[in-house]
Amino acid sequence: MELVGQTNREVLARQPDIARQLDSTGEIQRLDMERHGAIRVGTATELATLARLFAVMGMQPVGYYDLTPAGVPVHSTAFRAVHEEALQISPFRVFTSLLRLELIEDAQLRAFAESVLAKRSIFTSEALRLIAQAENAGGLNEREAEAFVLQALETFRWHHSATVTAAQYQTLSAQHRLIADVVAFKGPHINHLTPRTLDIDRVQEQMPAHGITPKAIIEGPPRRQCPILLRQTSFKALDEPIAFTDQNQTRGSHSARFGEIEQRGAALTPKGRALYDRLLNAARDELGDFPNEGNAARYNALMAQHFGEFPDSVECMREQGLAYFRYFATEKGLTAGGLGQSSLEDLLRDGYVKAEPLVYEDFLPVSAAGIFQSNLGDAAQAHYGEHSNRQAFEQALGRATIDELGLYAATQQRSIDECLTQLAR
Ligand code: OOG
Ligand code: NI
Repeated sequence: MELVGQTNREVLARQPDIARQLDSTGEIQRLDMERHGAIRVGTATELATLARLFAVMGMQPVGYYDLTPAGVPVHSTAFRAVHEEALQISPFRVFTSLLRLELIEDAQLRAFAESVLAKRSIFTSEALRLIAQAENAGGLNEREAEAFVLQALETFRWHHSATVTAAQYQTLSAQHRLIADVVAFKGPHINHLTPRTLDIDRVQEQMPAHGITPKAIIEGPPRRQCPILLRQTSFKALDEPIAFTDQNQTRGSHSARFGEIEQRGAALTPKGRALYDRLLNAARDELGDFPNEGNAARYNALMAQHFGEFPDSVECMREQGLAYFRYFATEKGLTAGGLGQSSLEDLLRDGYVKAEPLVYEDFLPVSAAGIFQSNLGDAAQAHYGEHSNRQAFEQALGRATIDELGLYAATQQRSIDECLTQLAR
């Protein structure tokens, strides 16, 4: 947190353009409080109840991420606010994964995991009561809201004791460490809480000096003049003492909680995203392996080489329809007024309107898999025959996930409508 805070202060002092841009989009006000966390749950009921819990705070499931192609037996969504004004007040996201027990081939182990999960309740009864109260009354009053937060915290708490014996933990863990992490505990502990930096390369480079060993590569796009999507780095999970049910002291250990840092850039349109995916895949195909310590330098070189094809200026990305933007009426435009007949392009050209990239609020499946992997170790490399199953996920969730591209397009359109209305006056 100190390193991120210090890096951000340096960037803002050194690069007034970035400070100005963040100021005009309002991001400067949320930068220091912005976080994303992550949790993993084991059953459809747990996921569906979480959706109701997050809905009390105006957080909706956005996006569907399938991590099985990368050997992680989960699929996920992210709960977050969906309107730009709500995001300004509550810039929080929770990456939420559902374990896919159906991918465990050992029928006996699967049945055991299911029976352990069936016995737990990850919500306090008071939390459940307040969720129902919010649903019935269309919200909570201040006293109820305070009680709700305290109750909800219980769901995400770390527990020093497991719900299984040491031997059962070993069996679950041998199948996949993620399975042990979800099944062997009382609830879905928050496993990381990520701050947002304005210069992730600087943070990555400074981490060793602060006694932290970062993962070998930064996930996401390479460094650019004009940041796009999401770049992330993380560092190894802590080994934390755990008591298993057949031990009266904390003699075992479990590692789940880790550190992660991210940098956010422009949200891409379907066209921009297709280009990103193509270049990322090309670089990874050429690397021929998961990026790791040994091939990190080559990976970075391949990424830089392939992404040379991705236009790296705000103007080019806008003209080619690669990113979403927010449009603002300028002082000049507001002073002139009476511009109701002009097109957006004319207004931009004449300096009556300016465009700022719309920040990406979501996640990237390949990056998320890389973050999972870096915390699970090599033993976690598995291959699953069965793939993407959004329908099963949404059935478990009890509702559809929201398409993030629709949200960005709507925010962009609202900003256009608003600035045209202002300039017409
Ligand atoms: C989530 C890993 C993914 C991200 O930011 O993409 C992630 C987990 O480990 O539960 O944190
Ligand atoms: Ni994360």
